[in-house]
Amino acid sequence: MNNKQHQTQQLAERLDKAAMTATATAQLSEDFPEIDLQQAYKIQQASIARRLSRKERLVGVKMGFTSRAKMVQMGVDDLIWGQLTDSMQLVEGGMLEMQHYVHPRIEPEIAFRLKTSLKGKVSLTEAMAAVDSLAPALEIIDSRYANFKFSLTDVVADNSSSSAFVLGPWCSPTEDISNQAMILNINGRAKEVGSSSAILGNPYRSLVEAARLAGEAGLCLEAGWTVLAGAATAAQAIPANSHIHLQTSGLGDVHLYTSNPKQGEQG
Ligand code: OOG
Ligand code: MG
Repeated sequence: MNNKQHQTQQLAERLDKAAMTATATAQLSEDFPEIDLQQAYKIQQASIARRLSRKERLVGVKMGFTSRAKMVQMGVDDLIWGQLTDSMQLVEGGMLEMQHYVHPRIEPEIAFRLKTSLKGKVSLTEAMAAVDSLAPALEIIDSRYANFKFSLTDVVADNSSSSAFVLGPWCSPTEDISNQAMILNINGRAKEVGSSSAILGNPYRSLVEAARLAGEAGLCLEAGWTVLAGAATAAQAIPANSHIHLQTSGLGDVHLYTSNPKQGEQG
């Protein structure tokens, strides 16, 4: 193992431990400004390898910064992707245990389930043909960096802030997702109101980009996998003891409840 590979492993361990202990860490770019995008994805890969060695299973990928609202909120304007494992999936209508997270935020998304694999450069028509079903979804992002602040390489190394996700009911891929209303309610109040069209103008474009970006890393989007298209609106901080409810105009709803606050922090 050369020095760079050793550093990649060490930083993956640092981010993995931060996630497991729900403790924020400093941005990697502050300590190691030389890390480039390619190494950042290698750190992500190494942190996922640690999860797989604990018997977690890869079940899909997530896209990030596919809407202007998200790019503006975080000050990053490149598409990024991260990986989803089975242990990140929460039961619909279930409970988010706040003590497992540093400073979680919630995002309204759309999920695709694939019936055939997709790799590399695919057309919009090919991407659409690979979709078995669609679902409304909530993504819980929880940057492992202090104050939820990061550079592009930092967030990529940190598995694009991916932390957990909840899927609503699967529905037919014939449902029109070009302009679904997406209303993110917290405790009965609409906190974000948007449209699925905010996701690259059409969420299927996010699937095309997911295949391309994963392909660049030598990965294939597999049949049976879930792909999260990215948030349609800005993310909202998740309060403790709350009810989160995503309403869509035609795809159904997703609910999630949150537990008591993390000890030592205010709700
Ligand atoms: C990065 C992840 C962005 C999305 O849906 O755009 C993302 C972050 O904002 O922490 O998941
Ligand atoms: Mg997201």
